[in-house]
Amino acid sequence: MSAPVNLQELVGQLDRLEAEAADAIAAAASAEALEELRVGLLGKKGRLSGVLGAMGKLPAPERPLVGQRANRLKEQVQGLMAERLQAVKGAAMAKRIAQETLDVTAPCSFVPPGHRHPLIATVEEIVDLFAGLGYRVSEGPEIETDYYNFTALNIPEHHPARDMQDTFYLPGDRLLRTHTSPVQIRHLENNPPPVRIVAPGRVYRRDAVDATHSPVFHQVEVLAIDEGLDFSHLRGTVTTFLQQFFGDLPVRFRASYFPFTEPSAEVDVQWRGRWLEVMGCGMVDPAVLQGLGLDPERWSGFAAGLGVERFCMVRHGIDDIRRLFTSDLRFLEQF
Ligand code: 2NL
Repeated sequence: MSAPVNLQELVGQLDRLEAEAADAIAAAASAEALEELRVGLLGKKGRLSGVLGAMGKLPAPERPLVGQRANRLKEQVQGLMAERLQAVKGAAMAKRIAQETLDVTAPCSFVPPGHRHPLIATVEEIVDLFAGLGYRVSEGPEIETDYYNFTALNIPEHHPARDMQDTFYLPGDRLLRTHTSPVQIRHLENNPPPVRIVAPGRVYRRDAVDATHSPVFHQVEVLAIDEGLDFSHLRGTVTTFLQQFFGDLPVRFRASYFPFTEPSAEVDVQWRGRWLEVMGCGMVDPAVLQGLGLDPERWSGFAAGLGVERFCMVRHGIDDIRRLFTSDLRFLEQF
């Protein structure tokens, strides 16, 4: 037989339980400890249920009083638990953050040895040689207009260089540049002569891929505009550059034709006993100067252009241009 119950005693038990719960919750150090407390206090077999079990033995009119007191206890305990859970979680997070600080300056365990791509190394070497001769680097967009790529360079409407076969056309009078000459036209529009610039960059032609052709390739062009420049300056500049790049080899100029230069020349280097054609050049055509608002009676200049892939292939004895674009590490690691 259980002891007789009365209202006073049950309410007293609930008061003590609430005070005890408040202390236990305040002392709980983790979310797990709090959950354990919750089950022990409010769970089906918890202490609150224990007290309420005795409620049935009270006279019916007194039961609601105990019920109300029990509900208040439950709400009070749940509120304290929610608050404590927040505090405990916050403390755990603060501890984790303090412990897991990353040392972003620590060296990683493996740094793969890397180096520049041979093609980019070649562009940089060529640009450096012209920088040494007093040229400034100038760059421009790869998507150009018909005007900058052709018209401003004295390439008339029906010139074969404009053929759909030779160029990638985009919607709205735009195209992928076929040379870096437009960079130099843009530079001249914004900078009065004297000018000495070197224009490296990626260019596009509508060519089928084979051992010596790629629809995407790289060019370096140079341009000098000043008073009193003549072919001897062109010849001296190009010869100096080629002998610095290839070594002290014989260089020869052959008459040629470009729409934007007059006279024009093709330049050969005697490399391992054979004459190799490596670049083109000429005196800037007076029509190009006039189109830019420069008086050809006062200003003259020379220009030259070269294909970087060819320079790179000759220098390293590479037999197929595709090697430069297929990212095969067995090939690239040789440089
Ligand atoms: C070649 C030949 C050449 C030029 C490029 C040029 C630029 C301006 C005015 C006049 Cl803004 N000329 N550039 C001149 C002669 C030859 O390139 O074989 N390139 C791969």
